[in-house]
This record gives sequence, C-alpha cells and structure tokens, in this order.
Amino acid sequence: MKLLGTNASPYVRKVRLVLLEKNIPHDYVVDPPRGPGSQVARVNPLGRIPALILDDETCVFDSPVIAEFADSLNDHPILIPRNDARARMRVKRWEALADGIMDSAVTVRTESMRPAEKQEAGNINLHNNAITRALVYAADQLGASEWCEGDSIALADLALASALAYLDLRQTGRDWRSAHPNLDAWFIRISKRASVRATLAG
Ligand SMILES: N[C@@H](CCC(=O)N[C@@H](CS)C(=O)NCC(=O)O)C(=O)O
Repeated sequence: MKLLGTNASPYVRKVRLVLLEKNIPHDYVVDPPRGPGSQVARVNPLGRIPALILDDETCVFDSPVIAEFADSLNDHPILIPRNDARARMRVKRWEALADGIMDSAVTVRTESMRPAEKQEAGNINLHNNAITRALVYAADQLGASEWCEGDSIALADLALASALAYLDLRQTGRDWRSAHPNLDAWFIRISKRASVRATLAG
C-alpha cells in the first residue's frame, strides 16, 4: 500500500504513526495536493491528504477511516479497543479532540497567511480559543496517566502527539508546555518512541 501525504500535515503524521506502530508495510510518498503533478485529487475526490492507496488501487480516506482500517489489519498492538464500547468511545473521542485541535490550528494558519487586511481576527480568536479549551480538556483527561486511555498505547496517544507536534510547528508562540506540565511530560515520553522520532525527522 501507498500513503500520500506531506511531512507538515498533522493528519498524515497521525496515520503514519498508526502504520509504523503496527508495523504495516507501506510506501510513504510525499505529494502536496496543490503541487504540480499531484495525484491526490485523482485518487481522493476531496483532494486531501492523507490518502491511502491499497494494492488493488482502492483509496482510503480520511484520516480516521485510514486509522480504523489500519488498526483492523493486525492486533499488534490494538490501537482502538474492540470490545469495550466505553473505552472505544473514549479513544475515538481523543481522536476527535486531537483532530479538532488540528482543524483549528490549520484554520488559524490559513487565515494568518492571507494578506493582513483580509484576515478575520474574529475567526482566528475563535479557533485559538477552541485550541486553548481543548488543551485544558486534554490535560485534565490525561491527569498523571502514562497513556491517554488504559494501560498501553492507543490511537488516542498517536492523535494527541500529532496535534501537539503541529502546534509546535505552526503556533510557536503558544506555550502549552508551561500551561500543562503533564502534557509536556507525556509528550517528552512519547517523543522517544521510534515511530514518533521517524515522523519528526521528516
Ligand atoms: N479530516 C481530514 C482532513 C485532511 C486535510 O484537511 N488535509 C489537508 C492537509 S493538512 C489537505 O489535504 N488540504 C488540501 C490542500 O491543501 O489543498 C482528515 O482527517 O484526513
């Protein structure tokens, strides 16, 4: 299978982490959707990354669908609980929270790249405030635990790591580490994993 993406995209990082953690063989192809000759819109009608192309040319999108599909391919490890409905919901809710942080941070970035007179300060504030609230919620939910859900790594951890890495990339002025020392300690720990190191290296 082939994963189309870019190194900056937080959604791509999330699914790369899933594929790496589960040791699923794949080719990672850097393909900016707006780049000349991009094949993204040909395989995903939405023209977005990540797009996972299976060996029979089936295209899987978007990132939650890719993550769930990849998780179903093997049990090593199980990243989305299979039988415990509440635990499964909590993991998917962590993913929704992390994806929401990504959505808002991407919106802030897109808005800030417009000419100053066309930027909507209200929209930027709205999304920055959503990120701030989501981080408070994440820190509260994590508490002093080693993992976001249960006693081992889950999609929740990979999604949260991707969201925080994106804030580090695009919101350098946001000092989430001082505001939430438990998220900081957790991020330092998870950043030592080979999968996270590989995606942060490019
Ligand atoms: N909800 C989607 C969001 C994907 C998305 O918005 N990706 C961005 C890159 S970060 C994209 O491909 N944008 C299209 C573009 O840049 O033209 C997912 O989770 O996969």
